[in-house]
Amino acid sequence: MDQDKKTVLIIYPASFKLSGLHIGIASLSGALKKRGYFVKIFDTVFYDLFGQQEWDKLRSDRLMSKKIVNEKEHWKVKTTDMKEDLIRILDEFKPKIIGLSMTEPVYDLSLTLSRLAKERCPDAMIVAGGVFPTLSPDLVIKENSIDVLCVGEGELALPELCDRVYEKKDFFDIPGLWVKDGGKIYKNNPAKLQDINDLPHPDFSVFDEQIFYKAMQGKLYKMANIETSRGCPYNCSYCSSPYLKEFSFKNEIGSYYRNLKMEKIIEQMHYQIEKHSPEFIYFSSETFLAMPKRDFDMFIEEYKKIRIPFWFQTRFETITEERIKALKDVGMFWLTMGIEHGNEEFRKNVLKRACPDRVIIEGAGILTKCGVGASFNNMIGFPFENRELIFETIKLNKKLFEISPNFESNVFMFLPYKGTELYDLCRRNGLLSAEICSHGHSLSDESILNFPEEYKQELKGLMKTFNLYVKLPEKYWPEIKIAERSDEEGNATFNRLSQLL
Ligand code: B12
Ligand code: SF4
Repeated sequence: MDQDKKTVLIIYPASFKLSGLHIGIASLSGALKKRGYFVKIFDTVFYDLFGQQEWDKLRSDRLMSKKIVNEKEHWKVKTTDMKEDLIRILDEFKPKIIGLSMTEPVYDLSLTLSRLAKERCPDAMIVAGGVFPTLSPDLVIKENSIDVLCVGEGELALPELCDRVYEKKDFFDIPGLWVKDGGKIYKNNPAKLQDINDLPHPDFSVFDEQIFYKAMQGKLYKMANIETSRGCPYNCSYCSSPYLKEFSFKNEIGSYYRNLKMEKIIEQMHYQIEKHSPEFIYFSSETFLAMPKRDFDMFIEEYKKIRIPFWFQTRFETITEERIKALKDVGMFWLTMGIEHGNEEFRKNVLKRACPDRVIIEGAGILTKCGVGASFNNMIGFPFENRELIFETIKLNKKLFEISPNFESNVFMFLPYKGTELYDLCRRNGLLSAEICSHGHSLSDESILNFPEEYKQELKGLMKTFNLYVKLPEKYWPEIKIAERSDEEGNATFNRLSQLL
């Protein structure tokens, strides 16, 4: 460590074993290092806190993915105390600026860490940023341990704040920041969005090597994360992306949905490969294939030289046989797509995903023809949903599984994030008492909505057995209904039926 350099500590509160590189933090680190700062990260990924459930174990328990075979080679659960470790880092690095990157489900954990940091370093400035403070600044600013909020992107605001603090200059007027001064809060206008092509490469070197490892088909691989776009052209009612888009539009700071130029993506691929020697690449984009033909063709040409297995997320609407075939030929291993609901009308009217069943089925056919495996994301526990509607989701996934056994169906419990259209709907209809889901977990089988207790139990059972219904022939359905129960007979039936898969 270079003690002479000015240090910025960034805290990344995250769920147990939910690995994967955080592009936001890496991008902030890249911007800070360019201005001469030393960046230290404190993450919570490998602390088994409060008996948290493990992400990948929950996935395999729900028959969503295979058990990881090489976990011990790459992941070590921390046996030390998280709070003591943070205190040690605070004492060693004595940062003047401490950043926290927050999402809604880890807000409680974020507050624990922020309060601890404030208590130990009362003179340090605590800056909270990330999707959650951007969506809920009025709530987060009330927290005493937080001095500054970054509302929106931070690559300009954070280095500017650090410069002013270290140069002992006034810092109350920085665009994008809400700054406390005694009882007063300076709420500056949001910063203009930057051209993401002009940003330095995300700096992943600040992360612990363990976080690079992510599971793919039951095995951990060292995975690079290449950002190809920010934001998304669609407007799903349960997602935070539309709010971020609207926030930028209303504040006239530019378009939130931005694609990186293919030249920049190519440069980044080579840079990250050279630096980190990944075994796998994840292209981080909410809809990877929403790219123009020129870019796609350039990508394929370049990737012929790389050929490291890769995966990405996209929408069914963007699948064409020509593209999938070309991608498969250069190393595409997997892709993930959202179905989210099996009833076309519900999907369109409640979730605002106007993708017809026909497009989903045709897309699955193309993947099968090209020999590509895929995971489909689904949710249950929506407002105004019921058992019959959930079964439509099961049946659509079943249809896809019948097209190819090389498909996986993920199921998550719906969580209403603040700032989304469905959050407002839940609040208006008395379905949500808490203002936020500050310790929600989308793999949890407990719905946080105010449903009758009996229905909550039913949802629990359907989360557990979703994949049995999808993957076993319909003649097993009466037995699977027994497996939905959490009593002895239910669990024994679940275990027996799981063996058949
Ligand atoms: C890639 C991704 C992941 C990755 C990486 C984690 C991460 N947080 O980036 C993985 C797979 C690990 C992941 C995990 C989870 N994710 Co996620 N993820 C995304 C996704 C698709 C893209 C994020 C991204 O790369 N954005 C681009 C970067 C550049 O932006 P950014 O991260 O927001 O960072 C910028 C600013 O926010 C700000 N900023 C961020 N942190 C800080 C800190 C400081 C100090 C400052 C000054 C500024 C600042 O500056 C950054 C640079 O401009 C988003 C969707 C989205 N639109 O955000 C969901 C999203 C962030 N995830 C979400 C959720 C819920 C989760 C999980 C809880 C999973 C779950 N469902 O249980 C976990 C929580 C992990 C965590 N603690 O952050 C939600 C959050 C909802 C909310 N309102 O809080 C989102 C918005 C998707 C959604 N459902 O709408 N995720
Ligand atoms: S397509 Fe994905 S990222 Fe885009 S709005 Fe819908 S859920 Fe959000």
